Amino acid sequence: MRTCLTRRCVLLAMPLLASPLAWAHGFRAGDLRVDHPYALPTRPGLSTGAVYFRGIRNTGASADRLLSATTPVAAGVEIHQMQMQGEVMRMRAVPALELPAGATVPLRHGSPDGHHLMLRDLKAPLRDGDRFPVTLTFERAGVLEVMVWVQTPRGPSDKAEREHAH
Ligand SMILES: [Cu+2]
Repeated sequence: MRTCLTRRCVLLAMPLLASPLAWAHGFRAGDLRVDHPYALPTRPGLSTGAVYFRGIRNTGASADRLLSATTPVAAGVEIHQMQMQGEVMRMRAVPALELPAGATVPLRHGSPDGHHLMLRDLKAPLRDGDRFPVTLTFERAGVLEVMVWVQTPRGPSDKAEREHAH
């Protein structure tokens, strides 16, 4: 059961035109709202990429968890968490992403302690304007396929992202 809220989200996003992610799309499963899945273009020869979200909102009264993800464009998907270790930003794979009841978990690029989905062994570079599906499996809300938009961000996070090496 999945619903694309594209038109509604675009309308809601209109006052946010200054935002680097002004054109948004979203999906829902049960109590979860998955807001604007996106990925950054990858350089040729790079075998990994990352999927981000404007956020995942749990509108329900029970906590949920993102357990896993798959996509046809990569051999594997891992849930990664960024962590500052001294001056260096590192990432590690985590078994699940916690989605507390009534909370929105931001998953934007460039966040020093944020999460992302890491795409392992990309079959082709991700190009600006591409769209590709990712299937998310949640503990409570079940399985949800979302469409990821590949886009070049225009914002202060660019530098952090360029330094985000897997
Ligand atoms: Cu990563």
